[in-house]
Amino acid sequence: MEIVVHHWDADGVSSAAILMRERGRMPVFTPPVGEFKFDPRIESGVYSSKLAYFVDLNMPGDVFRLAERGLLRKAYFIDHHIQEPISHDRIIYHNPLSRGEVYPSASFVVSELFNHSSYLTVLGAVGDVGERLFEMERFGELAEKILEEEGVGVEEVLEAVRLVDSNYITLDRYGVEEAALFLSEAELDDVLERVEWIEKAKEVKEDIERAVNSARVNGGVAFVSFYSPNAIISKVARELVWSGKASVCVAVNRGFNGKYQLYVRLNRGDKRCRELIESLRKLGINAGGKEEVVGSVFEADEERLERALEEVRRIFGFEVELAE
Ligand SMILES: [Mn+2]
Repeated sequence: MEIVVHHWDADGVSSAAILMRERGRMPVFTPPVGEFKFDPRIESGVYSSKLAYFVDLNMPGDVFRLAERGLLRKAYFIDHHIQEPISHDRIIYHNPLSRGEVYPSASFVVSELFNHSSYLTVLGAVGDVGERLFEMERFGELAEKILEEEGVGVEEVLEAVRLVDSNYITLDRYGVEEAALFLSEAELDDVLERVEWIEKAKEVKEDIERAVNSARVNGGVAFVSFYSPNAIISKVARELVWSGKASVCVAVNRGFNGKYQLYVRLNRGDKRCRELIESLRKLGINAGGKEEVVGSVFEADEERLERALEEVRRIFGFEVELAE
């Protein structure tokens, strides 16, 4: 038996679906949404398979450890993230970045590997990089050509990303896995017409809008505090910054299923983001991010939130006041 383990976003789902179109249906696994770790369910799936594919899943260390623990017979690791390459005799490592080539998505990597071309190739990439895909050298043209062949428009693909991503945003892990199976057989119209996804995405959209509309902007800094069980905080901050309403956004979600989230987004890279990540980690907060983004999550605790915000004030030098 072969299995696939994939990232929960539109790129991961599309990549798994492409794989199944080429290799046949197989058991599908995604890690618990938002947690980059393998649970016993995935471990036993991997253990009982003769070949496991890991796609769009930036967890090379964890896959290596599965092999070291003797839980893995053979694996393909297919990705496009910046990472330490895996070297192990049971793992075939495939990431174009290791030869210096930047790919917009794992869906493009998987498509190339299996000589596949469909709307799924583009869906994954639009999920990861948005419409910027069409400005990318080589991939922009390639994407346009695929859409033309398939008779599909960009707007439709953007909508499909929203629908597919509504599964992980509502933390619906099994919905994510089912989505990969669904896409392995569905045409784009089937995706766009799927009522459960349309309803889910509508709820998510309203949730995001509520939060965005409650933001207070002061001197270019947007501050927003909301309560939501959904993983929308990055989209809320992105919307506030990318729309030009603010150059910085500090967002707090106090309703994240017993946890708090604190998120900071800037409109450009800034080395203070790294500094904030380090100081949040010193507070025992699970934090990560990129040059322009800091995301964090911790047990619901007002005192810890206040200490975290103190670090934001100290490092960035702007006032953030918590509204009740
Ligand atoms: Mn990806």
